[in-house]
Amino acid sequence: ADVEAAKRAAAKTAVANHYPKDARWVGIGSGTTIVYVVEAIKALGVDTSATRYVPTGYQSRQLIVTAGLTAVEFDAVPAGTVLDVAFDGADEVDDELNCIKGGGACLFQEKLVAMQAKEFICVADSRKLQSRLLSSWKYIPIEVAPIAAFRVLRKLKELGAIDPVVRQNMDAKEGPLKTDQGFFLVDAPFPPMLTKSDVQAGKVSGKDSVWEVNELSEKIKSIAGVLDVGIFSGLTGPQATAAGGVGGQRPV
Ligand code: DER
Repeated sequence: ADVEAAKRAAAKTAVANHYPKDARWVGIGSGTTIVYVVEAIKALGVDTSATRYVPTGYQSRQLIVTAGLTAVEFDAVPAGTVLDVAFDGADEVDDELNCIKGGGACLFQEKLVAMQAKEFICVADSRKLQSRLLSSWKYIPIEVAPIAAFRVLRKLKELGAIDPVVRQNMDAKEGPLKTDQGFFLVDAPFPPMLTKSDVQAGKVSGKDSVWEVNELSEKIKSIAGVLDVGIFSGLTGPQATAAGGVGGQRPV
């Protein structure tokens, strides 16, 4: 119960501090913490009739609609529209606000929406905060084209992944889980990743399969067949610099 209370408290703080009262476009993430974000938005009591909420997957869209808010799919958002803000959860957050995301299999649309927002607000209770990513959460979720999955597994092992697997459905006889894009998810365990300040302090990225966050993210992203990687770091959304900070990310 205290975990749920912590999620609710983080969500209330995030909305109180970062939901613009005149918001017109708001990104809504996936998972369980985001449920409390929508609850907190409703509790603000502001007029949301002119506000459009952009989901990051089926569960996110159902959450918006069930809350009586107006959902507009990412591909229906008018070209060039910059979202006022995007809220989402994370599986783990490090000292430099890098995030592991994808535990809920929605990482691709979550990244699309986050990148389209002035400010990306990561809502995470204290369990998620670690000095380095993969300290507590053990793997990087990666969305891959089904036909390329086994080749991607081999390439990930070359980068030092430890027994990466294709994520199966809960009922394994149904085979691999399919994302909203019809892709597979590969879950790739790696040793804890270095932060930029670790590297500045002289720690060597890539040695013994210990990578700096951005470097590993880019290497994985460059493997043919990878659609996207569940590492959110240094998001440079359209107006992120205007929001100040790296990608405007704020853990709360
Ligand atoms: O899949 C994701 O990235 C989700 O945001 C996520 O895993 C966070 O979920 P939680 O709020 O239920 O912990």
